Amino acid sequence: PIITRQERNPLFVNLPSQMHNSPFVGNLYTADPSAHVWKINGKERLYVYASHDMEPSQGCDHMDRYHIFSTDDLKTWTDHGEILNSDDVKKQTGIGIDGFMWAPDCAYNPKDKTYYFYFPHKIQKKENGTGQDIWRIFVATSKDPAADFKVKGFIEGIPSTIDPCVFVDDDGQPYIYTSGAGKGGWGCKLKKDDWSKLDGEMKPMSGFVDFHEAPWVFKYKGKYYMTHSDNHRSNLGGNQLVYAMSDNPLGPWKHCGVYMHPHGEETAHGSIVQFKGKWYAFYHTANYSGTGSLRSVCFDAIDFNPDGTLQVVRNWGT
Ligand code: FUB
Repeated sequence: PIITRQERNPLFVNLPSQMHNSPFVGNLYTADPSAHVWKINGKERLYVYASHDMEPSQGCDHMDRYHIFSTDDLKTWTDHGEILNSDDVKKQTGIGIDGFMWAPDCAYNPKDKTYYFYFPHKIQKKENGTGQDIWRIFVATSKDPAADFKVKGFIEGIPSTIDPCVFVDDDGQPYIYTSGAGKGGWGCKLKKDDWSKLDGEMKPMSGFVDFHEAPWVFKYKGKYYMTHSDNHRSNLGGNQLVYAMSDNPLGPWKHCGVYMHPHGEETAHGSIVQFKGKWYAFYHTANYSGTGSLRSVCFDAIDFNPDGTLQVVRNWGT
């Protein structure tokens, strides 16, 4: 059944089922979940950085703000509220246009004890005042994982791409990845002493098969995993979530196949994270609203095979 917004609890939301294709955020529509586990006062807490589908549904161009959710047991979730919108970006940087706040990510730098929130946002192309608006990857920082983010500006040198993902390797080296329809997956180191600057040139990476968007990188048993969406279309709906593996954080990558089949909405976007010893796949579906551009974030357990490949998420839809 579709639950109307009025029927939902506005802040601390506990829907009856937390798993298996059931959205855990009932008070608003959320998409593009980037899940991270931070240690807060010595205890692991899982945070989800999500974009926000606006009601009434007007498509992705109107997405104009971000919310953050957190939990320490995957059952009780806190909505930390809106942390940033496109007006804030304009006020704080003097650039940026309305809407176009798409899939974000966040990383924690233990050296300066700062959370770096990365988000794709459009700016007006200035040349002759005639060009199309272009995407930039902006950075906002805070000492709090879920509040007080201030926008620093955008990262110079990243081409007009979307869906930033930042992965921090065991040696403390951060890497940034972006993508964009038809543009494949791009990657580069970030400067170790300034996580808002590239260390080198952002380049397309090799080895992917049918890369649409939504890069996400994590490490398991010494191997690097890049998950992303493909361009698949079938009667089950839109894109699939697929993955590739590598011995190096910037590839070359080896395509390994699907880990989540399409589930009806127009886009697929996910993240994979380990929390309290178990692995979880976060994703979004439109099943809760029944409308493709009103998506809801969900999660399921995900497992590895003995050879390190990912098992297809089986619980989906059951
Ligand atoms: O939510 C807006 C865009 O749709 C994201 O940036 C893409 O990954 C797709 O989910």
